Amino acid sequence: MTSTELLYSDPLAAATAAAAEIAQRTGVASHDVALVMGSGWVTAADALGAPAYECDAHELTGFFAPAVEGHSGKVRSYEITEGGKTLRALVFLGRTHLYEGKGMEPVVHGVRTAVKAGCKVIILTNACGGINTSFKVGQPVLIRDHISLTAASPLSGATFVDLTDLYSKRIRTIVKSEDSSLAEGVYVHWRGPTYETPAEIAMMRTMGADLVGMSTVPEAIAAHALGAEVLGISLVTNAAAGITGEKLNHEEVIAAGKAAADRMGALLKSTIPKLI
Ligand code: 8IG
Repeated sequence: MTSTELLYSDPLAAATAAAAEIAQRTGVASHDVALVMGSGWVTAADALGAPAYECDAHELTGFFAPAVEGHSGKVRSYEITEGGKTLRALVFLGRTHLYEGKGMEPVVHGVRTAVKAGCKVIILTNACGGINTSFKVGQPVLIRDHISLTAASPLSGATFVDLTDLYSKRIRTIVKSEDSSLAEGVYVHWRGPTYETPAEIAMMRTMGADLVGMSTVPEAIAAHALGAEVLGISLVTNAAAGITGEKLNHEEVIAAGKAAADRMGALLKSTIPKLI
């Protein structure tokens, strides 16, 4: 069986295999925390220092090569020492999205691998559109809850998983104690690859949404279902459709992400040791 066949036929076995490869390659039996760095967040990872290990994700069982510019498809292992504590962080630079059309398994393979590699906390970052007009471009927002407009779940079968504390209140409290200026919001998952119409954004606002993007939700559910705690951070990189009257473009997203990367990298570095 190829690595891709294993991913689709037995995704947890593929994640377990990838986790064993990470342990073997890094020489670290167990990692503590994982970060998935979305569009524009890749440079924030550099604030964590020099990685102890790095490889192309697709060298590991079940990972595909990346499809989108700004998503480099690397896996890194970092040793983070702060305040007398040392821990190991697994960082995924880039992710697979539902809009790529490969199905759900590749979308959640990274977080499943991270949990199988020992990670108890999964930090999911993304770039998103701002629906709440009090959010400015370049502003990071903690995800408090989500609305799934794809209705696509990484789970099948009679597993009725509670999602009332999906985006861990414990972790959000710690992060806000590091940076009290951080806002929170409700993230809507939109399949894409089209952005929304102005009418769809009006609908989302009426539903109680603050942020809209094409990732994070399946990964949060998959990580939570395996027992990990989840932190979601969205970087608002454009006003959602119909808010400013401007059209949306991917270059705007990349530029806003780079500008906020230093601040976010420093926040992650100081916060991570306090989460474990
Ligand atoms: I960056 O406005 C980014 N990702 N669905 N809508 C959706 N995804 C996004 C947007 C946006 N901006």
